[in-house]
Amino acid sequence: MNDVVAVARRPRPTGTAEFGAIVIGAGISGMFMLYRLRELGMRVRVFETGSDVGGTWYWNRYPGARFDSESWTYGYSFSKELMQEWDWKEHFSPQPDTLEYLNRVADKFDLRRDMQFDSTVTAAHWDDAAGLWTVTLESGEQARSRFLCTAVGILSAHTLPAIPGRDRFRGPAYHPARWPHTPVDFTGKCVGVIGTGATAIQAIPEIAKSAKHLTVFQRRPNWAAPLHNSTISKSEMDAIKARYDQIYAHCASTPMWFIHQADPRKTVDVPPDEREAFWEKLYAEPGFGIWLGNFRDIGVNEEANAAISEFIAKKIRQRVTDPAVAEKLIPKDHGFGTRRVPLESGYFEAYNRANVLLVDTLCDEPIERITPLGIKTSRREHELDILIYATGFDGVTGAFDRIDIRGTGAVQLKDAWAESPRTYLGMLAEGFPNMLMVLGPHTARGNIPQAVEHSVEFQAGIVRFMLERGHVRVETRPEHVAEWTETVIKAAEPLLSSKVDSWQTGVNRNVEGRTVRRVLGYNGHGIHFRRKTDEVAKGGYKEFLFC
Ligand code: NA7
Repeated sequence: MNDVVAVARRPRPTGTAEFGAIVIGAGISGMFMLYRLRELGMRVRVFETGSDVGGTWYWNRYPGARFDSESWTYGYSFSKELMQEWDWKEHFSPQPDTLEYLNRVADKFDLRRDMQFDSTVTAAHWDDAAGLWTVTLESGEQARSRFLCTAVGILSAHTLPAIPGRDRFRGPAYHPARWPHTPVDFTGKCVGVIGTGATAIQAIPEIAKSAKHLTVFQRRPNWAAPLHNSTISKSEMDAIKARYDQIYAHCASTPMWFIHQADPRKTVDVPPDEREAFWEKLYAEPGFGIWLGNFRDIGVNEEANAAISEFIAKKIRQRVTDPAVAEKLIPKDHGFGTRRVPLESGYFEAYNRANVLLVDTLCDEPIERITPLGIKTSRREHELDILIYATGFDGVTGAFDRIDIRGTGAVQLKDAWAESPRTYLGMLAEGFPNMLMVLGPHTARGNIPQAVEHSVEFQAGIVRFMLERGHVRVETRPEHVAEWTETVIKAAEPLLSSKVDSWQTGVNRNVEGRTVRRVLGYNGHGIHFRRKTDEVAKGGYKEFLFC
């Protein structure tokens, strides 16, 4: 029996439990990682902060939370049986349905028996001599394992606004990523929302329907376009099921693994009336088409980007009754699609309601502090019963930073990545042996479940390779880390999005030190990434070092 399996099957010694692999997180990534590692005969333990499976879809229960991606491209594809059993109810699934789906997956594959909930990992230290990771939980409990699999999500480290007086507000205050499990009743209440990112853009129209008054505190507006959600009939779902192979094969051929493919034409080559007609068509269609199915130069050419931005601005002016409010909702500091485009359902019309007030905290009324009664701006105190901090996340690396992860020579991951993550393919980090990252920084993303499946398949392949050969340790090779880091940074250079502050470029002023832009994802074509990872796997993972 090789050493990895020996560790995996060794009975638990008293004291610290030992596993073949420890997985951090029971969201989409951790669930599938567990499934694949179990298939390899490993003894696995998943530690999860939440009280059940689901990750993002467990936590984000705020009103209006739903996919911005077509539901029928957003499920797992590893089990054809599962795909045929599950009926998506809406083209863009609402959070309760998605959570139900993930629960169904957990039940079907009996995943919970290897999961420990209400268990936050606070530290993971590599013991070079033993070739094992020691994982510590908030409770003080420890466990050891040959492999550490991070399945922590790219948007799980939520951040509260760095505004004085935050703890003084006397009413209930919520971050959408820690939304209560029982419905929040806004009837007759004055509600305040800080932030106008994708989360707020989904929540605001819903809250506006029942709140007595809603005040939106906007620092910088975001571009947003209509989602055009609709229900899926039984016959439509049957037709989707019959086409699943084609749908997933098509997604695998697009840059970001969505159904949308950029139009091969350049904006600047298309006559204005033809462009306009094309944009009208995209604006009327569901999903990310207006962003990802647009002319291929809108994300790299200033002139093209200015033209599409003007088109979207015109739409905002048409939809918002008060021209002054419309102008406040139109971004002036970045172009359309240079930050992740939130998709909305009646967001702009919400500002036409008598019970909704937009407060521009950048130009008109800076927030001074949070008071027991509400929010004090430079002009007045806005009295509130409920306060919502839709202020986002410390994206991609934030969840890693919140764990004291130490690799070879006790180097802390946070320090190793202070300037830039250093990984090979975003799968393993330099200096952190046997740490397999699902959706780590510098990997390809886009359609998250499809990226997760690809990432997990690659890593399960490495583990299988090691089990078959009796290897007990895998790490990166410096020359390949250098090559990949350069590839990732180069791929981001031509993008207009690289010149804009957002969670995607690692900027979050609510987190100390997060003021400098970094490249956090691989922005090349999804096909190139698949090809590269497939070549590495077929070639026997020569780019990694095994022993
Ligand atoms: P985002 O998109 O990062 O949005 C956060 C919002 O909160 C954004 O409008 C911020 O304004 C605002 N913000 C953050 N801190 C403050 C403070 N201190 N004061 C005022 N306003 C603040 O997060 P979301 O949760 O909406 O969406 C995250 C992703 O989830 C999204 O892209 C999808 O992929 C799903 P700013 O723009 O920084 O001026």
